[in-house]
Amino acid sequence: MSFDTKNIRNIILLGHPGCGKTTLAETMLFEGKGTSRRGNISDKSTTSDYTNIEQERGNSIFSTLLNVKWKNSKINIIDTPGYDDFVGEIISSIKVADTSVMLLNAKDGVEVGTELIWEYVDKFKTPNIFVVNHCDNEKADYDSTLEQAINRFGNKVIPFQYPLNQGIGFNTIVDALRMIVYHFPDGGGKPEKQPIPESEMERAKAMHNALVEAAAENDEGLMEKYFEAGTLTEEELTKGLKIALANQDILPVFCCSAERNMGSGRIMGFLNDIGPSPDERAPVELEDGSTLASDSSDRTSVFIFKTLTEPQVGKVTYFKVYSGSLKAGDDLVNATNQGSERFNQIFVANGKTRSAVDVLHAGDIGVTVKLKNTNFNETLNSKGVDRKIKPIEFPNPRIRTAVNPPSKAEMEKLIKALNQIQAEDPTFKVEQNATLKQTILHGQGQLQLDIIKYRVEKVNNVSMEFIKPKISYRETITKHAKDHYRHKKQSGGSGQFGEVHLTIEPWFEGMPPPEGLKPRSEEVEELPWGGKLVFLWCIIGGSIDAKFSNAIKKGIMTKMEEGPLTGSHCQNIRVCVYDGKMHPVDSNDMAFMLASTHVFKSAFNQAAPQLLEPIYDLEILCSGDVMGDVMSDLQTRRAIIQGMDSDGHYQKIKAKVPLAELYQYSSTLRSITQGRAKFSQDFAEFNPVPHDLQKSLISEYQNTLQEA
Ligand SMILES: Nc1nc2c(ncn2[C@@H]2O[C@H](COP(=O)(O)OP(=O)(O)OP(=O)(O)O)[C@@H](O)[C@H]2O)c(=O)[nH]1
Ligand SMILES: [Mg+2]
Repeated sequence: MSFDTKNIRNIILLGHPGCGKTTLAETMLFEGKGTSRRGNISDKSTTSDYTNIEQERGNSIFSTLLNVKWKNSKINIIDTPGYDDFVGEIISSIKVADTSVMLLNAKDGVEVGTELIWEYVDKFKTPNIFVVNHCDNEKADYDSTLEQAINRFGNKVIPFQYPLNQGIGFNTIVDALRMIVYHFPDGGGKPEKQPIPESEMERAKAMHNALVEAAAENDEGLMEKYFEAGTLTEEELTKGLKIALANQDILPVFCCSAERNMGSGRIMGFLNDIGPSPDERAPVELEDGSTLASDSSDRTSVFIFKTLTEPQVGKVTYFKVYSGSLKAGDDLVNATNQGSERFNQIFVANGKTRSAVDVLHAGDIGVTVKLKNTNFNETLNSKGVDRKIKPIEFPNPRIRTAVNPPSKAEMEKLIKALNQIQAEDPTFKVEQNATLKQTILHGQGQLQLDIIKYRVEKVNNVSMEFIKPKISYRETITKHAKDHYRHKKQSGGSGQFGEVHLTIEPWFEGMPPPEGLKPRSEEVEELPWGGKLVFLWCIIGGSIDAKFSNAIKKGIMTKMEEGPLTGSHCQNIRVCVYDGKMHPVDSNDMAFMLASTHVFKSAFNQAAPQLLEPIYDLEILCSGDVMGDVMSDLQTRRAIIQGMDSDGHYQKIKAKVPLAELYQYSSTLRSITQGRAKFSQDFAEFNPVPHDLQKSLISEYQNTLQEA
């Protein structure tokens, strides 16, 4: 069955872990007869959390596409994970959704997860409704949750409903839009409609007036009508609310108990009546700066927002039809690689169950299998159309860990598996670090990496052990030093001879020329790992022929690449070669290279060498009550606090922290704050390593040299 653009609603369920997204999705499916049995989390039987790992953990890890028919609409539902380890899954799905449904837990109100995910709702300007779930919890506090939402998200937050009897006995909702009470039978489902009791009339009326006013505000005609008549007809109200919701000028609040199946039908009804269809959203931006409206009479363009691999099937590709219609059997051209792809079969999905359809119209979301050469973030068009939908930007990785290399054969299997995961998960990166000689994994959080480990071990049958990643230190000097060295070798036939005298000093921008020396040439090497080597040729009187200067510089670079202290890269050093000796027969490039490597090393060691370590800018968002714990933990990590900011309910801490102290920070932070904090990190600079640490790192390196 196919649906016209006007009858499609694409919604995304969002919210802090455990707020009830998957349960609400299940309830919506059940109410819309998309499933005959309502599954739940404790039985591991929901349609959305269908993978073993999700069922084992009781959390969503992947975003899942579902669909349900409600009245004349087809509602595509994307259920997302709450943990921000899986932010990639969330972001790619927000891109294709037309309304977000942000769940709040009536017991906990606005949580850190709500805050973080809101950033993306805001960025994509997605129309949003709030749903206060868990109204049946004994500690449910709808009013406080609403107040927190208003404090955080402003006066656009307008309640459309409230629970009449929140807590364990919850079964009644007052609906201020329809001015009616929904009373649910035991076990939930279809409610009985009842008049609002007199005792609630005043509150309900005030709410109703507020939402009517908000609906009228965006349209002059409606505003006039409202002032004249003091109210709006249902049709006018619908029109006003549609405009306000689509423009993010109103953030309606609903309430429910997903677990008891009380309230989900009304939410779907609202989405059907008021939620924007894809063509009521702003046109999508294209890479060339133009835009594309959702119009099924146009030529076809589809955008890939997610891919995954299923053992029996191979590649599974999720897409949204942004314009035109896509029919099974259509050939489209990939705008990135110009390859042609046949969509042999197209499906709609309910979790792992896929049903083949003949056609999907503009705005609809579907699935296909066996595309040959198409990845996420790519656009495919009808032949002759050249459109590239602006790709989704993903956040940089926040944590890193190294992999203990297994046997060579196993390692090949492991890398293949990791590369495949990387191809599906834009927030995960595998790096073969040649300098550190380690395979390093970069991700969003420990939980994400643990899940990757689980997948690799269970699906690919390779064991993977995480170890602490090495740190990419740098070496430099802090003083001036002077030394010389003669390399001389006489063995039978031709010998080797080269003698080099040089000074070394810390290089900095704008430093004066060397005292007492006359540079004949200056070479500035921009080092691939950052920083510089400035090489001055100050030979007078021809004690070393200029033709050897390259070999001498090369000898120095060898040591710069593998520094004298710990084998790390050296940086920001100025070298002046000012004297030396040649032999008319025995001098050659090799002899001068060896001499310069040697003299550079010994001069370096006399120049008060300093190890530098990478420092990261850390930004933590946490709730006020765990701030003390976060701060005292930071104190154990050599952190330098840069600032603290309070954003009403939340605290933002900025600090500079050495990377060496951030290993497994995401798990520690989660455990000391019970999940009520999030962080991001970005490389800031290299700073000197404290004296004691430098000493132990040097002796560690010297030991490995002796062992080798
Ligand atoms: N009492 C009650 N429990 C609920 C309600 N909604 C969800 N739950 C329970 O809360 C737990 C978490 O629900 P989920 O649906 O998995 O929450 P989620 O938002 O999908 O969580 P993540 O996928 O981890 O982000 C489960 O044990 C549910 O049974 C509700 O309205 N009332
Ligand atoms: Mg879930």
